[in-house]
Amino acid sequence: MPATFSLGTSILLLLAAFSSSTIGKDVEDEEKHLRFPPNFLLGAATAAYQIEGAWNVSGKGESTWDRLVHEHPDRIYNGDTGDVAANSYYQYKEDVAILKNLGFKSYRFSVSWPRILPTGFPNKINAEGVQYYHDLIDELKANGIEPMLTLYHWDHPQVLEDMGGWLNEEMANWFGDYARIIFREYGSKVKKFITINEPKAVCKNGYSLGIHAPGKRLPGLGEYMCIHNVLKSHATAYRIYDSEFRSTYQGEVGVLLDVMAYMPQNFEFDAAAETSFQFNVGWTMHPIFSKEGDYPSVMKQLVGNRSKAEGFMQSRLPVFSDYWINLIRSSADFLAVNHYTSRLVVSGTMGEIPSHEHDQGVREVVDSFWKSSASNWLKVVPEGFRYILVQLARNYGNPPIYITENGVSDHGTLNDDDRIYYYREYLKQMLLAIYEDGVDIRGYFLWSLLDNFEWNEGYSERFGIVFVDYEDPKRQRILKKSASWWKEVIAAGKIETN
Ligand code: GBH
Repeated sequence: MPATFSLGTSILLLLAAFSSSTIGKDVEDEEKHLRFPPNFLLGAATAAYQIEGAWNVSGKGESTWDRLVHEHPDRIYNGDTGDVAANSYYQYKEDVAILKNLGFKSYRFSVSWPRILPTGFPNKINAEGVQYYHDLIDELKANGIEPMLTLYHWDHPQVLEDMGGWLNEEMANWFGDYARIIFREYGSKVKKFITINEPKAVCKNGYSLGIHAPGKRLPGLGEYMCIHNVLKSHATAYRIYDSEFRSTYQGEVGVLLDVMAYMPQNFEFDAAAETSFQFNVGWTMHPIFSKEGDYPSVMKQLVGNRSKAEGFMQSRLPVFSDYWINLIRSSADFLAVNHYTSRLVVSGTMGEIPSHEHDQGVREVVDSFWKSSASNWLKVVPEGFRYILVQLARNYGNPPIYITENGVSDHGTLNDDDRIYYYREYLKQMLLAIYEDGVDIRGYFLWSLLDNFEWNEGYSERFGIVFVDYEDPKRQRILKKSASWWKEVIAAGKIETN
């Protein structure tokens, strides 16, 4: 697939995105554009550290997030922790009952790596931890809900971090061992696996900006080393499934990316937006989904040149051997996409020197007309959803896509009309991408089923369609207005516009 993006295609994309937000209202509200395709999978998503609690019981080992919240309460809103969270380790049956009541066909959850491997290694497999996910999966299946399992959603064993974590290339072998155990245990029941949630967020927030666990501030180097090892680890797990489990279990293993839409503020900034796309999306997409594999050429060029100018003897962007280029290329049965928001790209620079932000040589801005949410990074830009979906499809040969997270935050209310607005408008854009642009989207998971531990923001930013009372030791769950809206949408098989 082309690494460069022609001006013509880009203009078409822009027109597509803009027409749907302005003059295309009629098309958008037509009945046939509001219906989900047959067999479209509608689900809800969560992640282990954000909901489970039970951080130090039943044989679980310490994770990087346990360490961060306990050692640096100052870095988390209100000193909140995931020690108890929504208590889903004990209350998972209630969660499944809610999914069932609302009509969801699938549930995306993640497994806590140190709950399975408390020492970080397969010398000790924690039977209680293994059993917990069997119980959860069995409960889901008994209620007709298909499990989608994420192996890693940001909480790796602290002991592995003590040995370098995602900066150590051995991580590929450690993650491979863990993946083998997961596939062996759950492969007969789970048919859709996702390896690593949001490589870019893991590597930028954890190893460059240092805000997420493990809190390492290594801008310009850490994020590149981390992505390098994340890609190797993903591919190692994928090849293990391929060679040891696929023929028996006939399931699928996908890779998950967090993507914003990077739209040129106007035609003048087309090239800038293309560079932004390659640095933020191509960084992990190109090695896996392009025909030639490896990082996008514009990244190799720009990071190489800047590194030289800065006095480094080698590029800060690590180099893959042919062995790894081949192992990583085509290592996904589907593409999982987390999408929340968009940016406008203009010329200029941003970020410190050196850093991944700065290396791009562009600047990201937001439109002052975009509606806000409770999260400062999250502006409501429905047309950006269609824009990025079309861009992914056109650049990488229209792979099967599952939307694995999409949603919006508020500060906590049961009458969450803003959330309903967000879902309705974003879903409309997704359906236009399916019907008008031919993007191969197979399912959609909202974020999130429950209000949960929102990382550095603690419990102050709420993404749930179900309210969780964090003052209550029983962590009572109360359906929000958006949950009722979803129930109607799923039952009707189409978006309700009133
Ligand atoms: C997802 O990440 C996570 O998978 C999920 O666990 C989380 O609860 C959910 O979003 C809601 O946040 O401040 O400009 O540096 C979303 C992707 C990437 C969003 C990093 C916040 C920081 C942007 N995240 N980003 S900025």
